[in-house]
Amino acid sequence: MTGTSVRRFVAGLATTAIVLSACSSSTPSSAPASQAAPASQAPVASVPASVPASQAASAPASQAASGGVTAVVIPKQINNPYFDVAFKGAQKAAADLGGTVTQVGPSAADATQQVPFIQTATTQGVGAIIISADDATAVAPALKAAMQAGIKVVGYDSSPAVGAYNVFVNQADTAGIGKGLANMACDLAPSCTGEIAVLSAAQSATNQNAWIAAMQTTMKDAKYSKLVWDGVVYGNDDPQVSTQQAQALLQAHPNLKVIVAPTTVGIVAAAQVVRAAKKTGSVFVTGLGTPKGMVDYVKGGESPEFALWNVTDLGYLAYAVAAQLAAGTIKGTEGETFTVPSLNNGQPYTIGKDSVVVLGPPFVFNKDNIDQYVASFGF
Ligand code: RAM
Repeated sequence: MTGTSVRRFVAGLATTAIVLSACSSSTPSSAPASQAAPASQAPVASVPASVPASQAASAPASQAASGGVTAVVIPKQINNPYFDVAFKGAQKAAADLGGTVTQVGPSAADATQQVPFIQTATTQGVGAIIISADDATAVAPALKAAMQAGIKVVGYDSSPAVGAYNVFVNQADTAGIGKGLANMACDLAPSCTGEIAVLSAAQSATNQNAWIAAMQTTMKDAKYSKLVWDGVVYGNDDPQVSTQQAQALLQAHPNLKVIVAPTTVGIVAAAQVVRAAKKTGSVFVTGLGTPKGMVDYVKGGESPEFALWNVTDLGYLAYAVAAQLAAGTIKGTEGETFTVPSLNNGQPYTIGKDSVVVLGPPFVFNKDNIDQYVASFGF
């Protein structure tokens, strides 16, 4: 990862980011200075200039809910470490706010299997359902029924259909992630030239599909004209299927230069496959992964750069939003603002179009910073 490319990733985010900062107070204060505010991330470490300076001080932001809520978290699947990290964040928020949270869900990333969990939570009369949707529309009727029963629904990570949630907590700006993925592929392909392929999660995943679409939009720019799109394959966030799909990519495309895996499961599988196939240095892997899962492949050269957000903070914010909805301090209406004291440097979040709140820009990891992120994030 070059400093320039980090800046390009961030610049892509900055042009479309809503109001948020990359820094949250949950980043340990003991983090090395170079990690806490790497120069390349400085542009996203403060409230963008487009936000009036007066807003932070004068916005009628509701304060954090005085109490918690009884919430159920339904991830895409329960055996994906990414969601365990997010759940830890939700647990911390529940402890801080005085509520409770449990996590239930299918063992495969399959929306039809999420529906019974939504229905059970509805029957139980929980205060809130916090869900990462395997398929936006498949879960919508059950979520709407929950909302009609008075349950607050918060989407996080992968959005249910608009109208089937009160607030969706997006981990980062979608267009910015797409642009970042395109830029990392461009960085890693020699002279931004050659074949690239995407190893995604489930074919129905709202988040991955939106990021891939945004990536393709970015790649219409002349700068990417020498990148050849070999298509998208789906590993279902299953390590074995992802491995098979990565192997199939190498076989089908002998001249492949970059595998872009916007999934924490897929990116590890792809890096392992590249190493096992002795393609290190000729095929590169990038996308979205956890620092801990990818540190070996960053140092080994299979994946010189990739990105992710603070997943703990994502879970924390999702629970905090659920608590505020339950307390009635927010309704999920566009333009509402609220604060979560331990996130976003205490600055307000603003609910945007389609009731979406954005956590903040992601971080880009490379050999120079990954050890610091592993230490500070702990995932
Ligand atoms: C996987 C899941 C999740 C996604 C991350 C990047 O763990 O598909 O939805 O946000 O990757």
